[in-house]
Amino acid sequence: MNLFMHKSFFIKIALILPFIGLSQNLIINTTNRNTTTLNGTWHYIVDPYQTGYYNYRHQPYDQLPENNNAAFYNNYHAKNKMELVEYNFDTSPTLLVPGDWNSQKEKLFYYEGTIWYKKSFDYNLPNKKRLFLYFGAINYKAEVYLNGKKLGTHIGGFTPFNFEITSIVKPVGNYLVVKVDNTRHKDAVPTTNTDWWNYGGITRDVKLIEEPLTFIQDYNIQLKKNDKNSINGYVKLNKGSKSEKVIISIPELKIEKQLTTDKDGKVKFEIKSKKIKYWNPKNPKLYDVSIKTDYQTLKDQIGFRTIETKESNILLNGKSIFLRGISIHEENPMRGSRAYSTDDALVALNWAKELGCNYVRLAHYPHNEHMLKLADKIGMMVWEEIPVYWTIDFNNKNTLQNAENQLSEAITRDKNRASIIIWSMANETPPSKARNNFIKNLINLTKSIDSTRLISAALEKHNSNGVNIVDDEIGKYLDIVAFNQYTGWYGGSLEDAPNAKWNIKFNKPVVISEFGGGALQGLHGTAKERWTEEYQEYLYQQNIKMIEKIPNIRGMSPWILADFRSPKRVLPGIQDGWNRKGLISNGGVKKKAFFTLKDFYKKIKKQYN
Ligand code: GCB
Repeated sequence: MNLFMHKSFFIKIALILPFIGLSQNLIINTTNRNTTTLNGTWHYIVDPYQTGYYNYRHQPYDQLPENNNAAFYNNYHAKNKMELVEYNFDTSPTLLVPGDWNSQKEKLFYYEGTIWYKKSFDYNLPNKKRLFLYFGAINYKAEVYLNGKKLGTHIGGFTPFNFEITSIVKPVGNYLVVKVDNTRHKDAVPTTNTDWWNYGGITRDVKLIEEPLTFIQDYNIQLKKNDKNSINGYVKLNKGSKSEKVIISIPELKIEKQLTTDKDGKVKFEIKSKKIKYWNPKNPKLYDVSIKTDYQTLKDQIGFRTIETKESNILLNGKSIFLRGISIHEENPMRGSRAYSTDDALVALNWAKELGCNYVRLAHYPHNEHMLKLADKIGMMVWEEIPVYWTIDFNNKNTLQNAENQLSEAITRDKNRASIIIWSMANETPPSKARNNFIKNLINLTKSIDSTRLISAALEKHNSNGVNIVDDEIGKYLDIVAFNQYTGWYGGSLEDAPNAKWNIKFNKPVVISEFGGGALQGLHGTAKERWTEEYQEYLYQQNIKMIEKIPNIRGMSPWILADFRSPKRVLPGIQDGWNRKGLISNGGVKKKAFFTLKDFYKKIKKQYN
C-alpha cells in the first residue's frame, strides 16, 4: 500500500486533475470566510526515492489501472493487493506548517526532493454546506490525497490552490496526505538556476473553508480604468445560476447596489461615485466593502486609486510620483527561513517605511497574502512578479502554460489590492524570438484578467562604445521600462559612474529595478575594499548620482532590503550561504548604505511633494 492510502483503501484509478486551470476555481479573500486552520504540526516522512509514490517498476501507484492486462506487474499488484507496510506516519517526526523544512531540521537544510506530510482532522460538515481544502502555497509540486482519494496536483511554489472535499470529508478521522516535491527542473518556473534558496515544504497557511451551496467565489472591485468616479468589476458565484441576487455595499460612500447574476452565476457592474477618497501611501484609505447574497455576506477592505503613465511620468491619482523603493525576498533573515506570517510581513515593511520607501518590489515570485494586505493598510505601493527568471525554457509550451497558470493565480488572488500598481512578467531574461513571444503571451494574459495596472519586467542594459543602452524589444510592450544594473559590483567603475552615458530607446518612465553590492555587516575598511560597509556605502552614493541623471527616471528598487540565503554564495567568512547585498544584515542590523539611501529618499520626497 502506498503512503497516501488509508489502511482500508486499495489502489483505485485516480482522477488526476491537471494543474492547469486551477485558478478558475480559486477562492479569494479566504481570511474573511468561515475557515478552520490546519496549520500546526504535521507528521512527515522523507522519501528521496519516492517509494511511497512509485511501485518497484517505477509506475505511480495513483495511476495504476485496476484491471490492466497489459502489464504483468500491474496485475501482480492488483491481485496480491500489494501493500507497502514499511512506513508509519504516526510514529514519524513532525514539522510546523506553514514553514519550510530546510530551516526546521538540520538534516533537511539542503534537501531537495520528496517529503510526505500527513495531518488528521475531524470535521462535522452541516447539511447543505460545502467544504474546501485551501493551500496558500506549497513549494514546488504538490500531490494531495484525502482519505485515500487523490484530490489533484498543483505545480508552482508561490500561489494558492483549493479542492472541494464536500463528498469526501467525514466527521471523524480524516486522513490528509500531501506529497511535496521541491526538485528543481530545467523546464520549470523557476528553472534550476536561481539566486535564492529553494525552500521546500507547505510554506503557507492551510485551511478548510466552509461555504453555502452557492457561494461568492471571486470578485473584482476596483476603480475603472481612466475613470476615477466609477467603481467597476464583477462578482462570480460558485454553482450560481441565473437571477441570483447580489448586493455590493460600501456604507461610507452610501453605496448599496443590487445586482442580478447571469446564467453562469456572474454579474458585472459599474457604480458611479464622486465622493471617493483615493488610496495613496500617505493616506492609505480603505473602505469597508461587503458583498451579500441570499446565502452569505463576505467582507473586504478595499482601496481605490488610479495608476497610469503619461510619457515619462507615473501618475498615481493623476499626480506624478517617484517610486522610492526597495527589493524584498520572502524571507525572515533573522530566522533564516521563508517568511509566512503577518509578523514577518511587518518586519520587512516596517524596515521599508523606516528607509523612507513608498514602494517595494516583491521579488522574484508572488509573496504571501499577508504582505499585500499589510501593504494596503500601511500605504506601500507594490511591484508583484512571477518567477520567470533568467534562463527559463522559453521554447517549451508546458513551461509557458506553467508560467501562465502562476500568473493567473497571483492576479486572481491579489487583484483587489490597491497597493499593487505593477505586474511584472520576468526578471533578466535573455532576449530572443522565443523569449519575446513567451513574455508577450504573459502580457496578453495579464491584460485579459486585469487591465488596470501597469505592466513591466526587469530588463537588462548593454554597453556599446561607453554608452549604456536599453533597447530590449519587449520594452515596446511595457508601461514602465525597468532594468537591473550593477555598476561597481559586476564591472563598471564607481568613480566614473556619475558621468555614465545613457541611451534608453523608449519615451516611458524608467525604473531601476536593481542595483547594489555586497557588504558584511560589521566589516569596516576603506571605500575601495569590497565587502566592507564603506564599499557598499560608496557604491550607493555613486550609483545614486548616476541614476539621478538617467533620462525619465521615475523610481528604483535597489537590491536588496536584507541579506538573504542563497546556495550560490559560497565565499567563506563573508557570504557563508548568504547574498550580502542587503542594507540590513541577517542579524537585523542596518549597514551604512541603509542611511545613504534613506537620505536620498528624504531629498527626493521633497522634490515630488
Ligand atoms: C540579479 C538578480 C537577483 C540577484 C542579484 C545578485 O540581477 O535579479 O536575483 O540576487 O542580481 O545579487 O547578483
